[in-house]
Formats: sequence, structure tokens, C-alpha cells
Amino acid sequence: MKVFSRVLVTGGAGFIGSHLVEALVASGAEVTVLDNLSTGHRRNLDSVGKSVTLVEGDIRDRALLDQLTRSCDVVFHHAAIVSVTQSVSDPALSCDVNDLGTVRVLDACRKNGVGRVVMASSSAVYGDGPILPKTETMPACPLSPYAVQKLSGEHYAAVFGRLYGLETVCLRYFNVYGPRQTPSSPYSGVISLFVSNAVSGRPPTIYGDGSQTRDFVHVGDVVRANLLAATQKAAAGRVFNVGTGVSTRIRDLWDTIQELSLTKTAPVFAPPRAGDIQDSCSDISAITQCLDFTPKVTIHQGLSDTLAWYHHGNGKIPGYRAQ
Ligand code: UD2
Repeated sequence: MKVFSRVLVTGGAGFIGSHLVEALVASGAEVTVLDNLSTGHRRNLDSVGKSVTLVEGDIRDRALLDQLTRSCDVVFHHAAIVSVTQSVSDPALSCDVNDLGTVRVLDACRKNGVGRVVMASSSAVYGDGPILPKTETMPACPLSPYAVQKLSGEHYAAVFGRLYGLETVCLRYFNVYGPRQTPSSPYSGVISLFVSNAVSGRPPTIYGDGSQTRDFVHVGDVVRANLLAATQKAAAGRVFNVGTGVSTRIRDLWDTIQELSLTKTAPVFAPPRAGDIQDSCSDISAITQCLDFTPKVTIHQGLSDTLAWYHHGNGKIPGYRAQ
């Protein structure tokens, strides 16, 4: 069944965006991707080939956005500088892309009468408060320029709804993992780093004692959350957590990866990473009640799937560096 006619995915050549693009193409949508390929890659769209129009460009380019959002049903906004570290070292640049870029996307959508905008936000907006699980009604406490920018994107989305009637949905992603997430820096997702370590037989680094926990959500579940957010009437104007509601200890994560990859390597322990939070876990009752979303991929299944991707030679892709 064709659900959408025309959609635009900003950041569609990235890790999460490219999985979303695949699902949209499979649903019969006409998909355009806007990506400046700063962290995204053409190869992420190999599986969809010519069924997608990839426009290499920037979300700050007003004229380009105006052209690409014309006659779109839905815009999925995933383009961003996603590195917290980079936002700390160059807050002005990440503000330019994440804040101004988001406002320009929203503005083009309102001018062109786009039906709905689904925006990628982050659990980073919660900061490191001790209360768990995190619910959307808790006060936000951003601790990095990146988190401030994600929160301000949510506020802009709400204001565009109130002022101009633009329908938006913001999704606060917890720790997303899966195929195509590359361990290109020590700040890449811990699962991408650990899986590449296991595949290459190198010891991983565990910061602190490994007792810290995270809510790891598989990219396939994140894609389903996006599709529900785009199609369910009740989602309009809302902000939802996207996680699993289950948290995993970092030390246990390494043990599970070893079990699944039939390897045995002792980790190297290093001092806790500056600014790390101890625990994170989502409350997903809002998205479950409103959109009937339940995560389907268990951490075991998701890790197997991610390991399989690395085993199939994907560790050799450009930009990949085993830690
Ligand atoms: C996640 C997001 C980040 C921001 C932040 C908000 C990812 C990749 N990053 O950071 O963008 O939203 O949440 O709180 O989703 N670790 C190790 N060894 C390693 C790498 C990591 O022990 O080689 C630990 C690390 O110290 C941390 C945990 O694993 O306790 C998760 O680290 P991460 O960088 O994958 O994600 P996180 O939660 O710091």
C-alpha cells in the first residue's frame, strides 16, 4: 500500500536516514534525499539505487530547500552535526547547521504547505538528572551545544505549529545502533566500536567500571517510529521518546558481543569519560499509547544483525578505523 507520494529526507545518506529511505522506497514513495555528504555516504544508498534522487546540498540553502519541499507530503529532517564533541569544540558551526538549518527546513515546509515534518531530536535534551526512566514531561536540562540545539529545534517545531499550522512531530532518540553506524572516532556509538573490536580481535576500551547503562534502540525500530510519526493523525504537535525502555550495562554489552561473535578478549579499562552520564533509559509509554509503537528488535537480535553487517566486509569501507 502506498502511504506517501513524495517525501524529502534531509540527512538521508546518513546512518539512520538511509535506513528510513529504504523503508520509504519500499512503501512506494517518491523519495528525494538532501545530504551534504559531510558524514553521510553515497554507498549508504546503494541498495535503493536509482529509485531515489540524491541532491548533494546543504540544509542552510534556502533556495534549494524551497525547490525540494514543493509538493512534498512529508519531510523527515535528519540532517545535523550529530557529534556532541564537535558541538563543544565549534558551537557556532553546529548552531549554524542545527539551529539555522532546522529553522530553514521548517520555513520552507510552511511556505510550501508540506503536510508534516518529522524531526530527529535526542535524549541529550534530558541531561544527566538522576530520575529514570526519562519521560517527555520532565524538564529538559541540555548540557552541550548539541543538546541545546536539539531542544531549540523542538521549540521551533511547536512554534511553527502554533503560528503557521505546520504539523510537526519530534522524536527523541536514545542510543541508536545497527548496520551502517561506523566507528570513525572514539566518540562513535559504543556498539559500533565494540562490534568492530570484536570482529578485528582488538580489546575494547571501557570507560569507568562499565556499570553505566544505556537504552540501545535498533535502527529498524527507529525507522518504524518515524513512519508512525508521519502517518498517525494523533502524533501531530507531539514530542516522543524513541527507545526500548530497557537498559543495558556497558560491561554486559561487551560480554554479549563476545558471546555472539564467539570471541574472548579482555577489555581495557580507562578513566570515566568527561561529561558521561551514568544511566539512561526511556519511558516509551507516550509513543506506545499514542502511536501503538513497541520496539521489536531485542538487543541480542540487534547485535547479531550488526555483527553480521561487519562480518560481511563492511569494516573495510572508507572512513572506517578500528579502535
Ligand atoms: C549518546 C549519543 C550522543 C548524545 C548523548 C546524550 C550516541 C552515539 N551518542 O552518547 O549523541 O545524544 O547520548 O546523553 O548515541 N563507552 C565505552 N567505551 C567506548 C565508547 C563508549 O565504555 O569505546 C561508554 C561511554 O563511556 C558511555 C557509553 O559507553 O558510558 C555510551 O557511549 P556512546 O558514546 O555510545 O553514547 P552516549 O550515551 O555517551
